[in-house]
Amino acid sequence: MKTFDHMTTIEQMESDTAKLKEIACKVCAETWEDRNKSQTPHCKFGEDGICCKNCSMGPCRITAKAPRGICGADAHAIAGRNYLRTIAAGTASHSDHAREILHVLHSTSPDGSYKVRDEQKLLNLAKEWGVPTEGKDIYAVAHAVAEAGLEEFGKPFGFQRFIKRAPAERQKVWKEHDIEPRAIDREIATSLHMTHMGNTADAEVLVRQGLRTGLSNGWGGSMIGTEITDILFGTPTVRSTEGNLGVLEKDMVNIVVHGHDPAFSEMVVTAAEVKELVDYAKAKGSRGINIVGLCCTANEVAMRHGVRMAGNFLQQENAILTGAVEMMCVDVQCIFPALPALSDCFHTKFVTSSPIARIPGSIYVEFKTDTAFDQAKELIKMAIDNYQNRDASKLFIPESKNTAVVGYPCEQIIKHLDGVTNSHVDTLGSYRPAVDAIKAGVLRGAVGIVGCNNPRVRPDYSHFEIMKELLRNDILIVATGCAAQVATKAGLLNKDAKYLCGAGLRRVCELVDIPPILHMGACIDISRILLLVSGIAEDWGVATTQLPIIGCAPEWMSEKAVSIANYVVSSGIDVYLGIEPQVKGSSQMMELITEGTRKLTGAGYIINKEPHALVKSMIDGIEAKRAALGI
Ligand code: SF4
Ligand code: MSK
Repeated sequence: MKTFDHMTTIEQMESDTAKLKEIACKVCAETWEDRNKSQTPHCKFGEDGICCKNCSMGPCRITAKAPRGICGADAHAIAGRNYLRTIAAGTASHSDHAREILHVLHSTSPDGSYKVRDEQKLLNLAKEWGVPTEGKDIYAVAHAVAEAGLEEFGKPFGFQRFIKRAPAERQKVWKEHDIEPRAIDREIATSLHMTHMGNTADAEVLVRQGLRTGLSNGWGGSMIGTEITDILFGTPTVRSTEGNLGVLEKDMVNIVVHGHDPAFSEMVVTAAEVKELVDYAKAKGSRGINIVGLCCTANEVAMRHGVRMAGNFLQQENAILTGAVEMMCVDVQCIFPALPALSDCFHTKFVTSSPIARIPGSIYVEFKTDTAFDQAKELIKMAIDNYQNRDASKLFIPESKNTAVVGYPCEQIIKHLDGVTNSHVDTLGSYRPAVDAIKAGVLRGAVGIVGCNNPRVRPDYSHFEIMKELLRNDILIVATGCAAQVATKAGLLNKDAKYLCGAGLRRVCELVDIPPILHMGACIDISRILLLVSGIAEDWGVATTQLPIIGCAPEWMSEKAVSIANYVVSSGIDVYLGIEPQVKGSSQMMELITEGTRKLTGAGYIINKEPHALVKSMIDGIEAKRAALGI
């Protein structure tokens, strides 16, 4: 049988990093590995979540000798409050990103920088939200929908509009347990208020508010963000691209876009196609302009333009260490404040663009919707002018790169499933073929693998080991965020990766013509996974809790990830974590997040730092769900 012979191993990736680290030493640059060493061992109180500084009587730390803070808060209250604050911050980040995108939609005009690309999606959303469209110009509809979306953040009454998209069973659960998400800003503010000194000290109540706040992200902010981004820049479609540091080009002007909000990167990508700029880059001695992405911005532009991906979170410094980056343009979230100093060791120009992410030492160009395109063109010109400043003695671009097929939002998944069922018209436009494959056991189940990488574990290793084992066991994977980029770097987003799969999954991949890992987008697009799982549950006629479908974040690190985990658990999907949430100092909190939430939502966390043990528990979990369904 044919084999899959172009997988990049973790060892190869680590060898590239080691060579780049030599360059770092040569230029006296510090990297996260150095800082990680000097931060280890980490503060035990912080790690266990039992340090409180919510008032200036403290900070208070919980020990056997001092089991309560000055106000009397115990370990459970303190860990619970810290946990809820983390969820609030994560929810705020995703949702504020969505708010920015709504403002971009509000700025659209036929001759402006930003236009409406997916008119049908806009009209569908207007209908869903009751926004009148008759006799209205598409841009008037866009502005009205943007206003309706912005109201989701601060409306005084009612719940998030998108919860109506969830299965009726879920909506009932949320209502019964009083965790239906209200206005997004309200859930965030309530969480901060509850955790202020002298308020809630009951861990169970704090966890419950965490679920509701998470829901205001998943079925609120994130879903709004995804939907509006599709309207503005087009709903992603399947396309080929490449990933890993080898996408940087030795003889081109390399510009890296990094962060999360595609409003900025879309303009950079579009401006890089302007003929005068391409000609200018050639006149300056290069072969042209090469835009590549990092982190979730990479996912956004890869899915819509095929822009190649330089790597994930812990690779951001590596990109600069190649000495081949003329400019790194960042927007928001997951950007190391270390980057300007590192850029100073090379010729790289480091540009920040958002008032949300100001970093000392950067060139700050605040992006405005009305001048965005011109600003992008100016930045590209600045990058081109910088090409001549490259220092050949510091140049090292690792060769590693892999091809990838990306761009599987729900619409594309359904389209592919339709392609194999055209003789059964009643299944068209549904997930029924996938349901049938799972029922028949050809597919054992599915896993959403999401999240970052993290120095607390060997970077990318857990992702990689878990992905390979799931594929071997006929379990389909959908991936977003930096997890999707591990798969890209490894080559697992190739259709050929079917040769790593069990016979059942391989057959499905062949029949549906898909890779065994479907790239569904950025972190904010985990909202797409919510809709996918809800759609499958409805087509199957069972609750989401019954499905052999689970979530996994093997190497998560951000507050957003904790918010995500909460909306996934609230949506009835078990979440397998490879990094412990920082609540270990409270036995009650540990019980609440692993078992307690099951009484409310039917799902919880399963935590194991060891990837092989974690993936075994995932497969066992999927098989247990199958057994309970009698399949
Ligand atoms: Fe200490 Fe209580 Fe103040 Fe926290 S809120 S710092 S536990 S006194
Ligand atoms: S970029 S949140 S490191 S996935 Fe979305 Fe990656 Fe995690 Fe940021």
